Amino acid sequence: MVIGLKNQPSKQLTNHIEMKVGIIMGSKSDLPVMQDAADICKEFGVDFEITVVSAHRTPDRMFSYAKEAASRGIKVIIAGAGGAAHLPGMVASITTVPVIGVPVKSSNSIDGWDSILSILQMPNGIPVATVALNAAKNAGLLAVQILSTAKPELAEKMQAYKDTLRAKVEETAAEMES
Ligand code: C2R
Repeated sequence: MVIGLKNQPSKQLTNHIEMKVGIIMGSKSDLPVMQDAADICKEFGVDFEITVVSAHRTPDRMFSYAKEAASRGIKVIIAGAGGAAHLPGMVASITTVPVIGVPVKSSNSIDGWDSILSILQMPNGIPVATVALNAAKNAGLLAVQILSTAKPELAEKMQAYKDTLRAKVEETAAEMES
């Protein structure tokens, strides 16, 4: 099954790391937030696909996506949604692929807490790894870290990323202290 925005084939990057991240969102209006997850996959050279799947508006599509994700080589799903954000939890209920949930502060969110709690407060047995509001970047990083447990070269890239973060802070601290 090929899933893509506007029935076009999914946007994919083919490069040296063959394990795929599936990035889905409840609406195209979530894309400005969810793009950060795609950017992290690009930065780390991880294959990904990105598309719209809604548990509410396209329940059959959501079911097919979740059911077929593992057999299509998807190792981690990043699912973003806003308001009554049932998509991540529903996908997690269908697949054994780990799901990272991104609460989106959307046009129909009251204040963002609705999105957060809809994704965070899952019942025992169906975990969704929930990141902060609009934190698709962290979702991307977490997905890369999950993949890196089976890919030493990816773990090395992640270590280099963290080293860069540390160096920046140390540089700033040194400037402030001088
Ligand atoms: P529109 O902008 O399309 O009206 O969507 C989307 O994630 C979006 O943030 C408004 C918001 O509705 C959310 N939505 C969900 C689901 N489907 C769409 N939370 C779902 O299945 O959980």
